[in-house]
Amino acid sequence: MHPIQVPRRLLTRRQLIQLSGISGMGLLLSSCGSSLFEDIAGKTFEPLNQSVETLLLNPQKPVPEFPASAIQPDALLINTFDLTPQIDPEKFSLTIDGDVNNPLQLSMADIQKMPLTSMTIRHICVEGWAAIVQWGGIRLQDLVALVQPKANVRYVYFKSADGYYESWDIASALHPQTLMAYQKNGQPLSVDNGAPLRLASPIKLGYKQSKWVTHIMLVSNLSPAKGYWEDQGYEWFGGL
Ligand SMILES: Nc1nc2c(c(=O)[nH]1)N[C@H]1C(S)=C(S)[C@@H](COP(=O)(O)O)O[C@H]1N2
Ligand SMILES: [Mo]
Repeated sequence: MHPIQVPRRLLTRRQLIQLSGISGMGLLLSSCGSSLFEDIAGKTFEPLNQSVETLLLNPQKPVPEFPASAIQPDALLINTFDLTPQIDPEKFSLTIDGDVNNPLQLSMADIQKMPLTSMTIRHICVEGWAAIVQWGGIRLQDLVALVQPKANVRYVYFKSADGYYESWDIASALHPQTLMAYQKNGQPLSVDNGAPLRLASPIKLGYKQSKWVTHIMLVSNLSPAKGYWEDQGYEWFGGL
């Protein structure tokens, strides 16, 4: 049951507008390219500034990356709070739902047809170690666009096969370097590092980067349960 058409390249502005299912006047005006109309649209629709569709249409600034020569292949320590789940990649499916118009279940084959992004960034664990790592995967923003989020979406929950759970603010989730990764340092992701699919992003601390993600849920409010470590006292935003 994978009746979706996955994009073969990055989504264009026009496709995003169609996908988001929200063709508000602000979007129509600002895509026509007139600065006068952009001024008007900007003022008229100011309350929508942090909304999911505005974030999708206005990509955030990327964080500078490292050259491949800077990768530290042995520095990324395995940090797993409990058991390591063994997931058959052939049977794996990622569920994306919540406040969306088009909930999806995707196989790894579906995911690997989507545009692959590579980045070399620093992973920082609050336990006192860091590692420069190359990650390959799909942009979370492409998945979010596919499910057509409703305008009230502000947070994203990630559930993992080992019982780990996390929540992120929507802006960080839609950052162009927030990936659902299936490669590490040029190789398929290992089970210990979260195979078949994990979060990777240069704008959040290590504990925000869920491994073995099976379920992504877009929501308008945070629940009392915010994250595995956060619920034991760690700071929620976990920004870098
Ligand atoms: N599902 C799951 N994700 C997780 C964790 C975990 O225990 N379970 N640990 C987190 C922490 S604290 C860090 S630092 C990184 C470590 O990633 P690594 O084991 O691939 O180095 O994974 C994060 N994601
Ligand atoms: Mo960590």
